[in-house]
Amino acid sequence: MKPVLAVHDANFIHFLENAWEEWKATGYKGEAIATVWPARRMQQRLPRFIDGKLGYYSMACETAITEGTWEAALASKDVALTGAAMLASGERVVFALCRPPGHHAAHDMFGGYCFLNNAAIATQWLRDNGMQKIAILDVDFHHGNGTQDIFYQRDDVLCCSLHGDPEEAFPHFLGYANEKGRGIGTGFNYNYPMPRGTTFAEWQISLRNALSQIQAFQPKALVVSLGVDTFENDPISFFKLRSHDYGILGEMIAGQNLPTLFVLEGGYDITEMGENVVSVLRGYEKNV
Ligand code: 5XA
Ligand code: ZN
Repeated sequence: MKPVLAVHDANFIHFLENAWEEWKATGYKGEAIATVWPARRMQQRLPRFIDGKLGYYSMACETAITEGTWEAALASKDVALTGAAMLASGERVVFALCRPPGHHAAHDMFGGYCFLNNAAIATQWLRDNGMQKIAILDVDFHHGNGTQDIFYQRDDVLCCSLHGDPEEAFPHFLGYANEKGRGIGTGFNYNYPMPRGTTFAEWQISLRNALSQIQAFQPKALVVSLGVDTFENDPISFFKLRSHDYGILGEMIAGQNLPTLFVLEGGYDITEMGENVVSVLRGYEKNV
């Protein structure tokens, strides 16, 4: 658990580990889902009862906790950590096929189908194992609010996220371009919100900008939060990337000449998702 506790709050982790048992003990049926949150002018304190705990520790209600959730989250972060270890022992590129995903999981919040932040855990592990500076590039359709939250006050991890404008897209309450980092972290967070209908040509402008920030940062490794819900047929998103574009994305990322860990995030057109992910990896390999 050490790498998990290096980025997540210990009480939050204790909650995740025990939430299902606590829910069952009440006699509630079905999955554990939050129904109340500490909204404006309410106290930000952790209540004793599971209903209150679910609201306190979640940032969205679509993410249920059920039998096996905790074990799945643990297994997923282990996949990311295995990838990080492979990178540290000299691999140029590793793909961590993580499920559940992670980039919405913040220091002490779950939601957006995420419980533990796989990319952040892997990044911190790389930091703790000798890599001085790491860049995170989040190309999922949704803003990586959890990753941003975890590294927001840090100058040793650069976070760049390309995503649907939170005015219109989940997670709605974070991901704006004016979020630049805090304290010594100021200038180490870049958000690229984009509007409905964004094409690859338009999206690439943001990507190029993010890649140039990464180059200037001179990291020792790159962690890519790879979501392919930017795809034109994705049922829950609104960008217009085509299958062919994913190969170019892979090539452009490879052009950074950095040890790279891809960590899987979202993607909901399940007929094309596999092909699109593989295209990114093939594109990358072409340019190594
Ligand atoms: O990257 N995040 C996702 O794909 C999940 C979005 C959840 C929307 N309710
Ligand atoms: Zn997503």
